Amino acid sequence: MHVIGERINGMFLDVKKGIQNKDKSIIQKIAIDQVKAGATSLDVCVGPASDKPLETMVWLVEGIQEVTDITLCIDSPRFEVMKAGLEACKNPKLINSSKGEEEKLDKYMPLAAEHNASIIGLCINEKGIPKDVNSRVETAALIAMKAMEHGVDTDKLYIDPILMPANVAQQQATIVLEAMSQFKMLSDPPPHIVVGLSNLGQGAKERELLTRTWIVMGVLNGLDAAIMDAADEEMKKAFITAELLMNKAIYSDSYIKAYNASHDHPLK
Ligand code: THG
Repeated sequence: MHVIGERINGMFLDVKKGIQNKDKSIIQKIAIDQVKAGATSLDVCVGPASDKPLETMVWLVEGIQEVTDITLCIDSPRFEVMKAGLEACKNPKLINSSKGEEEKLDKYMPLAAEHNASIIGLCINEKGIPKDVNSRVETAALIAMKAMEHGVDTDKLYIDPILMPANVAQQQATIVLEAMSQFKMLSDPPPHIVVGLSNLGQGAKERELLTRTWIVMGVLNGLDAAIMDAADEEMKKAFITAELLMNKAIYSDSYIKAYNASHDHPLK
């Protein structure tokens, strides 16, 4: 599983405080903790924490790069902020994200190609988030087609079917799984599949249980990347076990330890 650490997000109070006080040590500590816990990439999102998102994005990227060379996943809905974030990145980069609209894809795919960046395409079209399996797959197909058209290798493409809170959109959890099982046929090599895992349990009482159960179902349907708290040990054990049972690793009694040992910590 490609674990994209979700914690560097201005939505979290500690990050917001770090941004507002220009205290990079707070951000760097979270980055180090996520990497030590097994993150293979870090989401970087200014969120509502700053009224200067461009400057703040660059400050976050520069601060994080002082402590790790890990892939940074630049998370912004604004093109100028995205561009500035990518330009500040010295290491591998991941664009989070482009909507699955033709006009957006024609802007973001060339940006990915120019920066040799990976890119997340969201299953969101002109009408919003598709509610049924077919329109999610159609949106994913447009994303894959546009990647190929603009010279982005499809092994650098991540498709996000958009996981929604189960307490308000209960049927969507299985619709997402059904759509995902068709994404792998869209290109060769197939696109990766990513979700923001924490969306699923927002506002729900059994949040952790819901998410831990869904990730196992996700692995069965091709999920190979998740935006999540990399320090969530129970979540990690759930997907490591699901991947083992999907025959993606060789069984031994110490398979959890073996998984952790095979994932280096790219810290400076
Ligand atoms: N897809 C893609 N990118 C994404 C998302 C996605 N980026 C943002 C988000 N969704 C993933 N990241 C988070 C980060 C935090 C939370 C949810 C998703 C979260 N935070 C606490 C909450 O709402 O309970 C609030 C934070 C706090 O105050 O502690 O849930 O889907 N491509």
